[in-house]
Amino acid sequence: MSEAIESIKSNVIRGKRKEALEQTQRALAAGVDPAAIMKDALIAAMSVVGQKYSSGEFFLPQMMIAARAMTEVLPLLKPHLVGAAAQKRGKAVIGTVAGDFHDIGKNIVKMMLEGAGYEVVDLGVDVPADKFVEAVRNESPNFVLMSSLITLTMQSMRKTVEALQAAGVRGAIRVGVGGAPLTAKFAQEIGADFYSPDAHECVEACNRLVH
Ligand code: B12
Repeated sequence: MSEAIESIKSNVIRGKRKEALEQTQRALAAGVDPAAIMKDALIAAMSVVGQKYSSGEFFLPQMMIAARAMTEVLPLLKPHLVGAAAQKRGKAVIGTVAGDFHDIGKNIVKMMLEGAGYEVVDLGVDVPADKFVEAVRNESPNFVLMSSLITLTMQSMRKTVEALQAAGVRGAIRVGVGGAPLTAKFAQEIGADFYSPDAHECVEACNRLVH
């Protein structure tokens, strides 16, 4: 891995925002692949932060400052990762499910979808099932996309699928789910249409299913 990427990763892990921003700017100017910065520096940094939190080396404040550093670097990458889409492909409603406030992954999925030509209605975080139902009624999207990072809040996805079914709107949309603890098996169990492990594959899945 390049020295630039290692250095961005290490600064994000330590929550050094200024340094992470400067190094990302420099790396982009030097022609380092923005997709590699995203995957091998930023997303990899969050994974290390998660491990350190699990092992007791990091506590909530360290996790928060690392997340803030990542959130601030993302806009620098955006113009390099998403082009101006030539055509409008469809519409998605996205949100992090009830009980869960993690939104970095959701925001990346949103960014990549917008770049690929989708209109994205972002319901934010801690979104209860009835808000998803209401958004489907108001927005008539092609997709309902749900994110969850906590094992416990994965059950909010199940509840949302059930609520969509009970409201009689499930048939009109495709449901996609994602987030670090999810699996394709879980997606199938709760009756979602697809699971994607990352934002890129989510765009691919939407492209396959939109028509
Ligand atoms: C950053 C972070 C935080 C930040 C969140 C900041 C923010 N604005 O999001 C802060 C510090 C606030 C936080 C809080 C908490 N956190 Co936290 N957090 C993390 C951490 C380190 C990184 C998450 C992240 O952003 N990853 C980077 C992104 C890019 O990855 P991602 O979200 O997985 O998204 C990618 C894919 O999954 C996919 N994707 C994501 N969403 C979707 C949606 C769809 C539809 C699709 C198709 C794909 C998709 O595409 C994305 C891009 O490729 C993880 C560790 C980890 N390994 O995940 C812990 C982690 C998720 N947190 C954890 C915990 C316990 C908490 C707290 C409960 C701690 C506490 N005691 O308060 C609180 C939760 C409060 C709440 N109710 O939500 C645990 C969860 C354990 C579990 N399995 O249940 C983890 C795993 C840490 C750990 N190892 O214990 N956290």
